Amino acid sequence: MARSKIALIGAGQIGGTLAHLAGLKELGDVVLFDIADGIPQGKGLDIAESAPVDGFDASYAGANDYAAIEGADVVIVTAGVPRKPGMSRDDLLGINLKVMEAVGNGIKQYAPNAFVICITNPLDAMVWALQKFSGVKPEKIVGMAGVLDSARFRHFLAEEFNVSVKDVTAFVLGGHGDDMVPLVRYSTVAGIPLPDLVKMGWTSQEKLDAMVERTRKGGGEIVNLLKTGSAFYAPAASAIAMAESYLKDKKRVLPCAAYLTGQYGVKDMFVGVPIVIGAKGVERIVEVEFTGEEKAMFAKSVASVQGLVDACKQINPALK
Ligand code: A3D
Repeated sequence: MARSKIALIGAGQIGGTLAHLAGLKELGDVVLFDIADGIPQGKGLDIAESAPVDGFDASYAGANDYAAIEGADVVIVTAGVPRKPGMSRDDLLGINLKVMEAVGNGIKQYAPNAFVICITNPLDAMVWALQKFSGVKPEKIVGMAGVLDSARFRHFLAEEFNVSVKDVTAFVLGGHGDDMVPLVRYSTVAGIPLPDLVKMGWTSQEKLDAMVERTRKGGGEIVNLLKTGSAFYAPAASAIAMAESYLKDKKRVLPCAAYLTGQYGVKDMFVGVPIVIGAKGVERIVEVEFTGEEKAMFAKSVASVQGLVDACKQINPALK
């Protein structure tokens, strides 16, 4: 069986890390695309030269021409600009919307049947615009955010409880903004929901609330530390988990920004919800029951995404 082809649009911090992880996990051959001349070529060659040391087989190519992504099975998009300290994700909208138009045209021409994962911020609006520009079927395009946000929550919880991250599951829904919705009721340690762990004295409600808040601001915490850009190791690992589930038909249940057609009362928008990713792309959208409070938090988050989508339509009236 021929190896899968993975195209990475954007060869910056996340793009380079994606390329390395895809090789280490032997997910397929990698093409790095960027507008910057030499960066995708240099990173591709550098990683290819690490392959003999780590013992993986994958070919690497760098390109500044979209023709190189032709026939890709998976396309992961990180093209655009990241946040600097003091910026919100939404500040990136105008610049990155233009980038999505160029990327969408490239995908439409050369890889219209790929499974597309968007990472560029502001995530929920950019994946919406990318779907419109590329014409990729809604079940073949998702945004990466929930896996990362959940991983951050899991890390904080595992540290607090002093248990393996493997036994901590977390459930974060909604848009990828400061009003994302970490659902404590559905987050567990080995199946024990967090509210029960509070009752059992493993942690206090105050500490749990603080971890929820830290999760919401998790991206900003890293931006403030790095000062020159935003997180890239955990975002790349998260997108690779999504790509792997598609390529290996693993049917993992992952929180992703998916196109909703009425689920959760939302239409024609990408919002973070649990989905099953398999060989057909988004194979199922999981609808859970919310309490009144959760419903209100989700509605607030959806309203923020709607605001960003409306802003995209204003900037580019061709987007309907
Ligand atoms: P960075 O290291 O700057 O890489 C971005 C790359 O995109 C650079 O190499 C640019 O040259 C390239 N680029 C710019 N314009 C184009 C274009 N038109 N076509 C092709 N390539 C282009 O950024 P990064 O890798 O750290 O982050 C990339 C994006 O991911 C940013 O928008 C971040 O805000 C976003 N991000 C999202 C999350 C989520 O959880 C959703 C997390 C972290 C970062």
